[in-house]
Amino acid sequence: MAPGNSSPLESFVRELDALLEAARQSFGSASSLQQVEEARVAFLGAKSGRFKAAQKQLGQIPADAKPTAGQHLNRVKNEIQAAFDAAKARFATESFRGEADPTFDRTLPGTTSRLGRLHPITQTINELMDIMGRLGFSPAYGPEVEDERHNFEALNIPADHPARDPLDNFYLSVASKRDGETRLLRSQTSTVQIRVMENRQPPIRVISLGRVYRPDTADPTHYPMFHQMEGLMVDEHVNLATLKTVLQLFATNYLGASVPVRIRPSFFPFTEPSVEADYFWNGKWTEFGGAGIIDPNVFKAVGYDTERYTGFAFGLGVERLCMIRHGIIDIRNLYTNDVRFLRQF
Ligand code: FA5
Repeated sequence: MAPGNSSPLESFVRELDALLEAARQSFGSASSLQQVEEARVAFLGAKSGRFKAAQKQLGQIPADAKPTAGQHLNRVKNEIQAAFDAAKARFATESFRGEADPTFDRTLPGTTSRLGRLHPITQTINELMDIMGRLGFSPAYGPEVEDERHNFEALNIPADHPARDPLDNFYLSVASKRDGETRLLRSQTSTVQIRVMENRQPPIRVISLGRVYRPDTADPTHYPMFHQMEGLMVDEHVNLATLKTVLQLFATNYLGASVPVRIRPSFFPFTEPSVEADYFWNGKWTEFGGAGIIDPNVFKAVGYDTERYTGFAFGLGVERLCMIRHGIIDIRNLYTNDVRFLRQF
């Protein structure tokens, strides 16, 4: 410690201040990262650094002055550390460019990190929701494991109807055993129509997009799990013309203004009349999906006034819409998770 008449504390503080000054000078005048590192070892080195040496003097300070000495010691340590950080930052760009590193080769190609993206079906679902949202349809959801009331009965599909055949549906034996009630993976999003109408009064304008399951053999246009978009509108004076207008507006938004839409007679137990909707694309009529005016029996099942309200519903295949938009010729490509295929969208 410094000689003279000063107290041990004063000498300790003076010596620390001198150390700080010397450290600032060394870090400030360092002209390369290597010199910064040398200064770090000289001042902050854990074994023989000058700060460490000064710290050892703390033991010789009288007990009553130790707190003040300790505080000063910490302050000086922080300041030396700050001088080191600032010096390092001055050379950060240099080290980033690699100029201080003789092994750095700026001509080597870099590593490209690929960005992930949404699956084409998710992209399609988002777009369909967006289009239907602009037409005033808000999203509705329902479970994928359904009971027979929502998948069949309330949709006017009685117990002896062939659509309930075990060969045409995925019945869940485990679920049935739990509480005696038969359950299945929903075979259509029309189940959500019932769930919405059970809980709300007209006017209703909803859209439901989700997975459905059928034991269909996979081929270029069929898959055992696929997605449907269900539309439901219930109000006074809703009719086939309203349905066709909505389908036309949808097709115009999704495929383009010059896409004609036609409806032709069909049959679904829950609509009367029922139609199949087609659009004209690439020189031929292609099926959108099924649709129709809600059968009064469905309204009765959910307690709606059949004299006052009418409604329409439609169910479109999302994969088919996605395929037509992107020119995909085999639905199976959407589910094999081959990134070389998925990366195109
Ligand atoms: C229905 O599922 C009715 N629920 C549609 C409906 C809703 C009618 C409301 C009336 C009122 P369909 O079984 O035709 O209808 O299926 C609708 C669409 O789902 C088909 O047009 C087709 O685009 C698509 N689709 C059907 N089966 C498959 C499958 N295995 N793989 C991929 N898409 C399929």
